[in-house]
Amino acid sequence: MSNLEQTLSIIKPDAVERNLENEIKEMFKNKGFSILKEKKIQIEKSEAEKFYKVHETKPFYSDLCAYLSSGPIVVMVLEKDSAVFENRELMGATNPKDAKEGTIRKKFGISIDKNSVHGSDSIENATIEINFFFKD
Ligand code: IDP
Ligand code: MG
Repeated sequence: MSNLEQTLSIIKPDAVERNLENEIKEMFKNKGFSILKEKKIQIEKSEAEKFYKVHETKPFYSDLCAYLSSGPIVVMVLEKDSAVFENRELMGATNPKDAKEGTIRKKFGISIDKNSVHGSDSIENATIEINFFFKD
């Protein structure tokens, strides 16, 4: 039975800056994800604040939004069976120190804030996040 889902992935500024875009995309493709849509953009801090609104009470919110808007990012719509969960698995733990071998954050993450990728954490948020970046 197929359970095709879409999820939003972002290659964050630390990874784009180190030219890791293609290597990270290869990791997605090797796991069977299709990249349905993608664009390289730089967002304003005010847009990052909207995107990360769920974190607005966290002590790291302002730094997080400044960081996401600090340089180019690559936003992608990924598709695969169980894409939301499978992307979280491939990304690895939020803190690269805790991420398992074979995950993107283990391989490329620098620190808990510069952890190279974002991925939607639920099907509901995937829909919201895809619409945030790709309203047609
Ligand atoms: P996630 O990206 O694994 O879903 P979230 O808890 O949703 O993790 O946090 C969003 C982003 O906020 C993380 O990817 C990371 O960049 C940043 N972040 C999370 N926790 C901390 C922290 O304790 N200090 C600094 N930045 C953090
Ligand atoms: Mg999250």
